[in-house]
Amino acid sequence: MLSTKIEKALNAQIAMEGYASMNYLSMASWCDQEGMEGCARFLYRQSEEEREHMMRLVHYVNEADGKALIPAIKKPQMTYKSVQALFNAVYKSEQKVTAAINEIVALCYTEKDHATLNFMQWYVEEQREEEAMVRGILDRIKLIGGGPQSLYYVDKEVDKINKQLAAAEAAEPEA
Ligand code: OFO
Repeated sequence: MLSTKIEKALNAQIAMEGYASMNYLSMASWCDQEGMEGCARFLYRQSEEEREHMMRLVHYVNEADGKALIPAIKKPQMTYKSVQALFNAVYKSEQKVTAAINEIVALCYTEKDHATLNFMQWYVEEQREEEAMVRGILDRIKLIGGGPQSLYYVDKEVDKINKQLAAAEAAEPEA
């Protein structure tokens, strides 16, 4: 049984993950239109992942006898000044999500909700990994600089990450 406070916080997190999914989908679509296929692939994948994060929460809330609320999703930004601006926005979004997850974890302690505390540990680790990955992309963008072929090289670098992620997924044991 979830406390009212925990249920409310988890529903707010459902809305946040849902928005992140649509936001990354919009970013992926922009990259596609700009011919950055590697970045588009990366962001389509991130969008799917965020949807999965939302779904985990939906199932958890319902299984815990709460009521998962499916939110209206506000329209995300459709265009970006540069690929650097886009990945800065991804990083900001991830930091915001991390802060929200940390708030839920803190609330779990005050509400003495050990089941939700356990459940949230997966998100804590996921956020750590995602923030590190996006920081890595921003570092590479900085190294490549703003020369005439920079977009080409940024796209190639991000596509390398796609390949690493696909290889890691393929190596995962079947659930
Ligand atoms: Fe939901 O994983 Fe980041 O935001």
